[in-house]
Amino acid sequence: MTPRRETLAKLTPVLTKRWLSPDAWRIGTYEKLDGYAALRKALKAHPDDLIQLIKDSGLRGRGGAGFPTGLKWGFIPQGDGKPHYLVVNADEGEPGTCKDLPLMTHDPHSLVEGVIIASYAIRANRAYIYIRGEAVHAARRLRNAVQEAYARGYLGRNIQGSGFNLELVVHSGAGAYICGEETALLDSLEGFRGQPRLRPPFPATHGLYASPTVVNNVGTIASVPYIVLGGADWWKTMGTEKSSGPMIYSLSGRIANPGQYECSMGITLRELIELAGGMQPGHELKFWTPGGSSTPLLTAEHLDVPLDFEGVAAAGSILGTTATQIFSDQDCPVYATYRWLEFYHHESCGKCTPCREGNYWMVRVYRRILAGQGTHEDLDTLLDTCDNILGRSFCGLGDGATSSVTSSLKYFKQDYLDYIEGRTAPKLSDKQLVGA
Ligand code: L3W
Ligand code: SF4
Repeated sequence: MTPRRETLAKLTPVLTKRWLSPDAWRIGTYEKLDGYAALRKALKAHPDDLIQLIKDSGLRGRGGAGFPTGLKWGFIPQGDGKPHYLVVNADEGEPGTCKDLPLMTHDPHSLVEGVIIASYAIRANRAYIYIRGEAVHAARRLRNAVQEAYARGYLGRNIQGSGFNLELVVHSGAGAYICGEETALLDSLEGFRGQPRLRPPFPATHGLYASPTVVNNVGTIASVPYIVLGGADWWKTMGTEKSSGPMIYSLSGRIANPGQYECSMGITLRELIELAGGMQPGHELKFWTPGGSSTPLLTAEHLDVPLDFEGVAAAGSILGTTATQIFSDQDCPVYATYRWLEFYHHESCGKCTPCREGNYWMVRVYRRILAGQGTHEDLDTLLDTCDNILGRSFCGLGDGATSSVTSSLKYFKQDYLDYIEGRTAPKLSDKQLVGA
């Protein structure tokens, strides 16, 4: 399938523009391609003006919640005498999500430059990038970029003669999904077991070492240099009124060309599939996640939903991390939901009962259904369990685990009944009923 001209126009390579340049991860190449020009410009501005610029741009967090970035920066109390910290959440682990790791691999300096500007704006002299433990190659590239930036005087003391000092540390996690939750991440960074803290107080006032801390996603911080160079009005030429700018959509599953597509926010799945060369031959779209496995499933009815924060919410789901996982008529929503639940069960930190116990029991019910031993009551049990997890869990992991269960039961109840009533052959054997 060849994309139409009007669909191609929705491709807006901004954060991805250097990804195909050879050696863009080296500082020399980065500098030749406008690198660190935004930093030089930012260091001449007043920090408050930078915060205002980010507010004016309408930039919203790229980690899943879409919280306004400028507002978050503005929460950091000034003149409080406490140290301030910037922490970048690079613990990309949401199933289906693959936008931050390629960014750090192909263009790590854009993140480093964004960190320096953001730290200057919030008056932080120490910043951390908390990167997922398994992302060994991305972490290597990032550490190399940090070293290069120190050597060129972009990090350290008196950066570019501005009087501003910043130390930047890249910290690798140990591969726990829960450490992507911002307060668990902070605990992990402090050397404790990563478990969520009660919010409020939010990290903006009580974050790392109980000091004011901004926690932002990789994509959020990497957007900052472009906004500084291009201006808020230019940024707002992309996207929609309330969801401004470009967004990296990661497409996976039954499509011809999976990968990252950076487009204006508000593009539809129909257009994304067109950009990706269409569905794989012989496959027809059945269900998909708009933003990773923590977001309620959508179906072929939702092909024209604008993929921005408001559009997806109006369709009953969440934009999340814009990880569109695409499933076809040859995929089973019951089995897919079971596999996601196994993930949440495994990754649950165990701090609160609804998530720890609820996911454990739901995995068992799914196994029973998939082994052809389910009952009609099992479907009520699943909904009841979700009701007891959603809104009653300590953090978003528990809520997220229920998304695919409730939405698959809403749209694909017949697929469940086909297992229960014997029309679909069991996918699991009796031996797989127990365990875990
Ligand atoms: C100060 C207030 N700060 C909110 C801050 C808060 C946080 C941000 C968003 O979950 C989502 C989740 C997953 N004063 C504040 C305040 N803040 N009120 O704003 O907060 P919140 O609670 O809306 O969301 P969250 O707990 O940060 C993030 C979704 O992401 N998700 C999973 C993402 C996974 C990854 C990954 O693997 N990289 O990002 C998928 O959709 O469901 O809704 O900073 O402190 N009054
Ligand atoms: Fe831990 Fe799950 Fe509770 Fe979050 S919801 S605190 S991951 S047990």
